[in-house]
Amino acid sequence: MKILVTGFEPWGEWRSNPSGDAAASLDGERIGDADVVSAVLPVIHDGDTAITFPLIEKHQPSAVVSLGLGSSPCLNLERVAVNLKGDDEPIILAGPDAYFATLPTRSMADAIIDGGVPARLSYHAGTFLCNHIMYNVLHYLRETRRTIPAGFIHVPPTPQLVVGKRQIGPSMSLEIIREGTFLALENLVSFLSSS
Ligand code: PCA
Repeated sequence: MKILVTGFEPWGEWRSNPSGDAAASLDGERIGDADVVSAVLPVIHDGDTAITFPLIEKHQPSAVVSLGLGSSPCLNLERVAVNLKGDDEPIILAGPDAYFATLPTRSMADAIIDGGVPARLSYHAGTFLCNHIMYNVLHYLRETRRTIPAGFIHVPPTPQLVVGKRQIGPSMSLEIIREGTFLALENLVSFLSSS
């Protein structure tokens, strides 16, 4: 089986994006029975889906895990994607107000924590690209009648990013972000193998 993992490119004031770096570093990784296929997406509305949807068609993955940079102090397993682009524009006109993640988020969060990396469940992925890719993937999977699990993990900025912005705030090294993501995928693969 294959797992599709996506992250994002740097954008705005962020000179790097650990979500894209972690996704890229996991490309080709074998985790249990699964092969990871990864992609790094542009931070452009519909530029993200223009890459992701064809990859779903090409690889027919057994799950889709999207990653993005957030500002939380730990890995945030997002449980909800809302039909909002910015303040009041819908992502999909007449689409459902929200989708819940279909990944086993609670056991993935527990597995990350048990592996020594801070993580938690989160109930708001914002209204920018991270929410956009999560909502769109869940909608696309439903529209194409796929029942595979999908969802989103926000990762913290690296120490280099925080220092580069002359800010004080939470950070996590790329190595630990990658480890946390690996632990999450390992848990997901064992869930898929047993279901
Ligand atoms: N984080 C942004 C978009 C791209 C990224 O890595 C977000 O949280 O929406």
